Amino acid sequence: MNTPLEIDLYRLDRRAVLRNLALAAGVAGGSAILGRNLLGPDAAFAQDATPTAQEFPPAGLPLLEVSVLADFATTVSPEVQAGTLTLRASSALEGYCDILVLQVPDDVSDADVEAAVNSDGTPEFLFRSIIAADISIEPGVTPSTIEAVIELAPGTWYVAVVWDGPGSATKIQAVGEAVTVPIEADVDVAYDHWDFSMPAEIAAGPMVWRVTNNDPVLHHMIIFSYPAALNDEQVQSLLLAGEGMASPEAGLDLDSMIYRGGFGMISTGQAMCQQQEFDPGYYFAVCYLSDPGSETPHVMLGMIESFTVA
Ligand SMILES: [Cu+2]
Repeated sequence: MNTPLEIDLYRLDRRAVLRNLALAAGVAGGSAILGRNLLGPDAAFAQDATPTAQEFPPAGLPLLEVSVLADFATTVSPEVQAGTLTLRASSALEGYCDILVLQVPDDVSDADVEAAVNSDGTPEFLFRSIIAADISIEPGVTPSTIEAVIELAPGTWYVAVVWDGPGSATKIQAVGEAVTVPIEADVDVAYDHWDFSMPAEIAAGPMVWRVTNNDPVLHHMIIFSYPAALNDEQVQSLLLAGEGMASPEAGLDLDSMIYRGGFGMISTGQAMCQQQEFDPGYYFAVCYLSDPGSETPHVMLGMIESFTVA
C-alpha cells in the first residue's frame, strides 16, 4: 500500500477544513498566554465529577454572539468586553460548520486570513496564532446553538467560520481591561503531549467541561461511544476500519462506534468551558491533529483516552 495510513486517517475528521489547517503542524511555542483564570484553582484531575448546581454559562458574562444563517450570511458581535465571556455560536446550516476565535500575528493581513478560510491548506500563521475557541456545530450530533466560556485578551480578534462552502472571517474587538471570572468545572481535561488527562469516570447528565491545552502544540478532543470498553489498539483498529483501510479486529463492530462530538482545538495556555451531557456508557476520545512537520495524527501516537459515563 502506497498511501500512508496516517494521511487517510485525516479524513476521519469529516468536519475538515479549519481542522485541516492544523493537521500538519502545531502551534509554535511562545504564544502569549492569556489570563489563566479559566484554568481553575488547582491542576489536579482527581475530581469526583459530580454535577454542580451552577448555571452555565454564568449569568452576566459579556456575550460574543456568532450566528451562521441558512444562506451562510454570518452575524458577529463587533465588540465585546475583554476577559471571561460567553461565546454563543449558532448555525442554521444543514451541514457542519466550525467557528474559531483567533488572534493572528501582526504580520498577517486581513487578506491573508480571508484567503486562509477559503483554502484547504494549512496557513503557516495558524501555528503562531492564539486560538481561544473552536466550536463545531454538526446537525444530528450537536445542538444548533453551543455556548462556551472563553477568555479574550484586549485587542483585535477574528471570528472565522468554515464549512464546505466559502468561509468567512470577521474582525472583532475585545475592549476594556480584561475582567476575569473563575469558572467551576465538573470535568477537567488537559491536553497534554499526545495524551489527555481526565477522569476515568464521569457522571451522566449535564456537566461543565473545561479543556485546557498544556502542550505547545494544538490538540482537540473528538469523542465516540462504543458498547464496550476498548483499549488503544482496538480504538485504532476501529478508526482504520472506518476508513476502509483494514478490517476491524475480530469482535469489533464498526457500526457500533458512534461519533458524539467533542471539544475543539485551542492553543497552548488556553482553556475553554462547555456544558455537555452524555448518556451512561463507554466512550473514547482521540486527537487527529499532528505535530509540526509531522503527518502522523496524535491518535496514532496513542492520544486516546477511554472513559465511562455512569
Ligand atoms: Cu493532539
